[in-house]
Amino acid sequence: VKNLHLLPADQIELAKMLSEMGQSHLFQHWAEPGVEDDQKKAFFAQVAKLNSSYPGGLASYIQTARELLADSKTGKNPYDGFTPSVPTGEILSFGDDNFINFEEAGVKEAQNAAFVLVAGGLGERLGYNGIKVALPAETTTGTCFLQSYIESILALQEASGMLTRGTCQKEIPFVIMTSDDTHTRTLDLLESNSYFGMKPAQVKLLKQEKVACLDDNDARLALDPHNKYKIQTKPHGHGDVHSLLYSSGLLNLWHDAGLRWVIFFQDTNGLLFKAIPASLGVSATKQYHVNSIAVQRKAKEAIGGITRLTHSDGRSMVINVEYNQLDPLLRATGHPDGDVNCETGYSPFPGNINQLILELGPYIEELTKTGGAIKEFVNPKYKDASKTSFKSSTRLECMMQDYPKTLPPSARVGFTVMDTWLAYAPVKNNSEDAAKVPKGNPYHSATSGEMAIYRANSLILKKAGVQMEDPVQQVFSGQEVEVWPRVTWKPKWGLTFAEIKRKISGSCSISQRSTMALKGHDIFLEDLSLDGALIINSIDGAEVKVGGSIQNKGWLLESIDYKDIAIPEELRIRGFQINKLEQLEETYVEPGKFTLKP
Ligand code: UGB
Repeated sequence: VKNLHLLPADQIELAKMLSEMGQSHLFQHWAEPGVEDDQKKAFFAQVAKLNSSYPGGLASYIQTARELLADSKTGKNPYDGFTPSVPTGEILSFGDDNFINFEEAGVKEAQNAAFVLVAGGLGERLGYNGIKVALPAETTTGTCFLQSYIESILALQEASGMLTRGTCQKEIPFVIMTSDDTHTRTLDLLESNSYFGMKPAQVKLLKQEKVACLDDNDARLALDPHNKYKIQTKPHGHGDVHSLLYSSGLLNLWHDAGLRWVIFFQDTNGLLFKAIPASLGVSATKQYHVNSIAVQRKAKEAIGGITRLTHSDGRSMVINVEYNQLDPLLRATGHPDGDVNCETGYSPFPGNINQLILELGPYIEELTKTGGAIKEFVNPKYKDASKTSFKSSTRLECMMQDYPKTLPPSARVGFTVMDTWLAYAPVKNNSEDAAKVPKGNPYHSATSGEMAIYRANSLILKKAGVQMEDPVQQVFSGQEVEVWPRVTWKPKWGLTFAEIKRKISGSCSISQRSTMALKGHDIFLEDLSLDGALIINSIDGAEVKVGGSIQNKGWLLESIDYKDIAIPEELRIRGFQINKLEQLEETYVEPGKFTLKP
């Protein structure tokens, strides 16, 4: 580094570290001392930030990068020496006694939980211009993902408080991990909607930083193509959530407040909270340190499998193995057919949906050792087979589900398998890509995500005794989906199956073309026959009994062109919009008992 002695002391340290780590090229194009000093200062400010936001600092980042790049070059298999086997976990069937018991145990425990949403990703595959949590989960009520998550947490908070100590409620903490790509817009969304009813102090935003890009196998840091005083950076992945939580100090605060669980989830799964009570019940009952919420998975389906890996040297872990690695690993270890369905018709390796429940005590213990660092990986795109240079700069990445990789074998790592229709319908793919998904595989689009909510709600009502007319098949933006009655409810109306069953009595039926939105706590369906649209809004304390035959023109789904830019993007990406022809809508703003019977 030219004229090192002219730099302030803290910068000298950073400059020395960089040159010792083989990064002198970063200074090669610098102007003479006295010229462009502000930019040089900004450079060191960036280096200082990159250094402090990575567990172990930049030197450790560069060192790890060299090792991982060398492994990648020689094509080393990270699973060499490991034998896969099926781990133990709980397989639940929606609505049976076992499920109901776990739900009750989970609701009791919910007040001892904190929720963490990872929402730093831009969702490039979806191609939506806004942040994903602002997208409506469904367009019948227009409730966005963030609102539905917050209302679900508040509903859990209330139900949990009621079950265990009458009316007094403990506030459930809610953390959102953001990034430079999503932070401001997430905060704006919360502020402009009064935090969707949550107390602002209950919500904490933790922003993840990007990591330095790498230009070659020696892990030389890449300069920004437009600014020679700036290191190019890219996202490090959702695994950052662990080190951020650790360094925020929140974990110890939670521990001191008597909390026991941390529940991690992703940005666009409109079904997730239907799986939370029972899964938390499993964590509490089985005393799992790590519980992965999973779904049944067909053998070879393109979703990671939860697997026990045992190494010849005695190491063992339960971890998500990506589908393209699981099948070859099985073949290489004495299973000539690879990943195959068992007698249940599904692969014995459950599908990872990346929603995790960690027990707080053991979690803090582990992070105290690791600082929250997660085993990373690197995925360079090489120019040619010699693997000596990259097409574009790369970086290390990490995933939150890799947390168990450093745990001792004594750790209790399990899973909870749920029906896919109940638990998993993310919105990740744009219309065009979704339409190309091979038949039978999930689209994971805004279209399928919304339809999955209606389907799950309809199937739940059916199980609760409501006669639901069969769905019809319709094609929107080239995707064939099952269209069930458009049934939605506020989380507080039906948090658990037992609660939903309590609110339904007599002989109820809902036709396929119907829409029903229940926006209140105490709405009871009694001998209701619905053929049209019914919307009920009610405050807490208003008890509304709905019955009789309700018939009107209802709300129709109309196809729209996903390329028609005259239509708002939130709707366009679904390939349909709702034509609200006629509905019965009632609003109850006073406490008391009411009957709605046309
Ligand atoms: N995210 C961040 O918060 N920060 C980041 O740097 C990156 C992402 P994607 P991905 O559900 O089927 C995951 O892009 O990473 C957030 C699992 O790794 O939607 O391709 C982001 O905002 C995979 O094993 O998914 O795949 C979002 O909320 C599988 O389970 C979340 O992280 C897959 O999800 C996931 O980001 C899945």
